[in-house]
Amino acid sequence: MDKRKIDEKSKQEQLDEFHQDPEQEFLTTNQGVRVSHTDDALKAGERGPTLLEDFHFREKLTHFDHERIPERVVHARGSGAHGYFQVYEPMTEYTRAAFLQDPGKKTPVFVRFSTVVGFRGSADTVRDVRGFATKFYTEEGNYDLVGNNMPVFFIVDAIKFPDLVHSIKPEQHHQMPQASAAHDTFWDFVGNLPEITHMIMWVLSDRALPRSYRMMEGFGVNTFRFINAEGKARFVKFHWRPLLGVHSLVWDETQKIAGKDPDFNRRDLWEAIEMGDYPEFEFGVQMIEEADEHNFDFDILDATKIWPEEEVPIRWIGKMTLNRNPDNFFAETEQVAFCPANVVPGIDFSNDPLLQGRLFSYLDTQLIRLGGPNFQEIPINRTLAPAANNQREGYNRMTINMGESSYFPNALGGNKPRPARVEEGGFVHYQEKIEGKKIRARSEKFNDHFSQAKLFWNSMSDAEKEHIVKAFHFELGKVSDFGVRKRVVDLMNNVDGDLAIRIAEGIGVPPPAEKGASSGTKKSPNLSQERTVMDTIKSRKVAILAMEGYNHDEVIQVKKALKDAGAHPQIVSQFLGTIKSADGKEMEVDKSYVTTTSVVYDAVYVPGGMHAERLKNQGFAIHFINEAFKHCKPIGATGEGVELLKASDIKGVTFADAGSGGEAVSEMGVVTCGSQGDVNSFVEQFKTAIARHRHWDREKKEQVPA
Ligand code: HDE
Repeated sequence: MDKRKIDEKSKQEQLDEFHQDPEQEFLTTNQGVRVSHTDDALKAGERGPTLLEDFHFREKLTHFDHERIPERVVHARGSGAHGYFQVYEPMTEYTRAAFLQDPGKKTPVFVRFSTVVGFRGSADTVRDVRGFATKFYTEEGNYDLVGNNMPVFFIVDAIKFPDLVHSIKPEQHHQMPQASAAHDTFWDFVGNLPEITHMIMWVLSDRALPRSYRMMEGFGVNTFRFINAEGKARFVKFHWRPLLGVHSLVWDETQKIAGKDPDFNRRDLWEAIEMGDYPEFEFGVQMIEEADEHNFDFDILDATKIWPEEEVPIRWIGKMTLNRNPDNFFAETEQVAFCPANVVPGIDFSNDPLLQGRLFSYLDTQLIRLGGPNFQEIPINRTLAPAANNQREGYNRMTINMGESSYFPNALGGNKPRPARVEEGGFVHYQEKIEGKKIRARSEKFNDHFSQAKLFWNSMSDAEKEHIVKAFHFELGKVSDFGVRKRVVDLMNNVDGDLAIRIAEGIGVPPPAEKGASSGTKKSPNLSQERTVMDTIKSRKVAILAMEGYNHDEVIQVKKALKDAGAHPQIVSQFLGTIKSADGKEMEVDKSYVTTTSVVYDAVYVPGGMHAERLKNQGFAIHFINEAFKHCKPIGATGEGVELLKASDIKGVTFADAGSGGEAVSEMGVVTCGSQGDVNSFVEQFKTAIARHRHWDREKKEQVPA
């Protein structure tokens, strides 16, 4: 079989062929002519008009004038990374896909994470679904798994997609608001579309505020098929699970980060890969036998429904590691073109009506976005499997096809390229038997819009429920039309009467006249983020607040322990440069007050030493602690550092005495230890508090104004 041997490096090697050497000495025109002067255009006299014959000037400006391509209609803002995928064991029983057979094989991948609604320059931390699109460069051609970080979607049929997107994008008369669903048109659409209810629960949950692209799940959402070599098919849903666990930001924090560092998630991904904290995701499949297609109380072709894990377990079959940043954002992350229709033998489609529309839409949009039908020749989109057919010409054709014939069958070219038989790797569409009338309709089971919304609600912890209610208060609080707000409350009354009452309370709408019938008590515990990985502090960012007079030994000990566990401590002080400890040692400052803020850290530590007296008088330090507390982040202090916490607005938490000995004290993620105390026990408890990520029990207090 004419297949290229592919390994982890294959895509990189292919891309390398297109690299331009930045070391090239001389500036030239695009025709390769060396340029002698690029600061002044050619003029008729020193103060005269510019001359048309200045080809260098014209070329430079013309190219610049054409530098923009249309941004994606949705998912415009994204960040990419290269890596590889490895299957754990041969999946031969279920699929003939070559990249899912050999655990020894590393298939190159390119992943693009994105927000959906905002324009290309919008902030990363907005409330939104996140895209999670993966291109596998397999030996049988490119396979694209174009997913999201939520397992369901807003609508069941692709024909409604333009309506959905028009409603959520900035309003057409004044083009506001940017990157936000919190406005009248979106909620107007929601209130009139019961099928959206389940997805609304996800979008208003903490899932819409990921701490990092490395800490969110991915889902294929649509139902696909696996086909094995015997032609047997099974329905499948695809999952990605981050090894670092699923973690989120706090709403107040996301809004502040959007101003302080709009590139927060992009920077996080880039820096993690640069530092060797390679994001890792396990790949999972849920499978349903064809014979069981109708044995569920939901329709398995309905993308507004999950397949609850309790009914269809997830099998974890492989792992993806992202280990290389792109070399050029535009060439790779912007020009990459994903399409759910890009499948390889062994993977096929279902009749999921959302998927069916997607199969058309991606290629269609790419024709305009990337300027014509040859975008698959752009390096990032090129397959590693040899591509050969009789397609020719079009804008920006790179390939120089040899020979005279460009049709099939042909005798002049020896009938090449010819179709491949199945045994030769030819793709054969699954032969599903179809019978039916042409009809604009959907099956009855699609119409249960509330059971799974309720399942999600039931599965949330109290803190997660509270976040959802508050999210409704914000989103609907921004809606000016009373009728729109009321319709949404009435809609949510179908999910849970108490939820509707709690929403109504915050948005000036009377509670529903009759409390809604509860649509079930079932739970699916893994839907809650409370169940995620909480035993590692790998790659977490910890601020160490320090000034002249800090306790050097404590800082060194705590810093080393955090680093050994994979976290990234940084010294934050008033100014950049070095600071002196009480015993005359020196330490380099990583960030100064004006260049950073608590919201970009996962935790904060205040060491002992006389510097605490000065910190107590600094608004920045007090605010840093208050904000970290409000955002439920782990806070640690040793020795005199405890005094800073006492001077802050933290209330109702027991601290160790600054001068005391013994074990560290830990309450609600605030870990303290006296100057005579056991720093080892402090470090252990502080690490445990960081691993938990957030300490939601603090929210009950609501007394921190930050
Ligand atoms: Fe997309 N979607 N989508 N979508 N989608 C696009 O394709 C579309 C849907 C997703 O990083 C567009 O090249 C329709 C579900 C991702 O480049 C466009 C429907 C899921 C990305 C398009 C959906 C997605 C896109 C815009 C309803 C999760 C970004 C630019 C049937 C499974 C990929 C482009 C990247 C992008 C159409 C629904 C994921 C317009 C018609 C469901 C991750 O073609």
